[in-house]
Amino acid sequence: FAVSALTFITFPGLAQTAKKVNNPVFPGWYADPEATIFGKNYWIYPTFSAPYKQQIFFDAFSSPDLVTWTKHSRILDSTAVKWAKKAMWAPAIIEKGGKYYLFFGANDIHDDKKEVGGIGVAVADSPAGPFRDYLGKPLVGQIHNGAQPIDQFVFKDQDGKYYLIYGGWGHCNIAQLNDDFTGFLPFSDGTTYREVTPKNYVEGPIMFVRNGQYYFMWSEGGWTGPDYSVAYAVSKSPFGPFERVGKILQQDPTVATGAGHHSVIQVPGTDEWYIVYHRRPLGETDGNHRETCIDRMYFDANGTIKPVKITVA
Ligand code: FUB
Repeated sequence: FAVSALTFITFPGLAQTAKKVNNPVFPGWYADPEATIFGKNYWIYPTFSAPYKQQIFFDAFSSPDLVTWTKHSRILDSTAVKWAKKAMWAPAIIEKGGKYYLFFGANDIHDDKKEVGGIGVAVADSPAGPFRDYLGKPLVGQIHNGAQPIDQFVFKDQDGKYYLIYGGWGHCNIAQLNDDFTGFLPFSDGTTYREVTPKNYVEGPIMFVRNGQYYFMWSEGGWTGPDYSVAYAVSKSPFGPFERVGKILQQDPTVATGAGHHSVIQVPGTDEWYIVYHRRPLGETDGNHRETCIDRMYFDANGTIKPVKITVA
């Protein structure tokens, strides 16, 4: 199947246009893109990819068609989050009850006894913000099961339960969020954080359901290197077990390196899927030079994800 940047796409329920995706989809150094759909628009919430001390805000981008993007500057910045001083990373967003909850990492904590930081939550009445700190402190401010409290994804299961799936340093936890996202509900065995780490996992987890199967995806390799990539596993349960199937997104020496930390979008009412990820231009040595790109993601008849062909305009 030919997949290229020349793929023409239509979006039922969204803009009924047919346009060409250009990569990178918007200018600037933006990483860890969280893509979602609110109303008639696609939204992307990325990390501002700069030195840690400059990572003190988030911009967001909206589009009716994945092609034309509007920038929403500083939808959240550290002046609204007293405990966040640097390294505001990898937002995840979900709407519930008409409010928009933006989960984010901040401060890059390394020792839970000495530093304040971890995964925070901000809230707004609109996807464009302005977001305000929701809890006044991190939602996850300590290290559980060896997982760095970053790179959270909020997964709404088919039964209406919400889970936080997160973790760096090669460990991934799942925890069930309570009703108002102020904390967690313990599992029946009394634990709150259940480790679901698959083989080769590094960071950047996401989850979605297709045809009754739970797809768990993550990033592998070092985020500054050319081999950063995305792999996945499938299970009948959000708790796994997750057996690694293999890589589906990685560098292409003719296009870009370091392709990873992604999210996925399903065009509503269709089986059209897109992978939204960051990558580094060929020859670039600055680890922070990461750009947000979009390519088609296809499944075969067995539900296996086919390797993604990364494209340019
Ligand atoms: O952008 C900061 C960090 O780089 C993210 O938290 C990781 O997933 C990696 O992409």
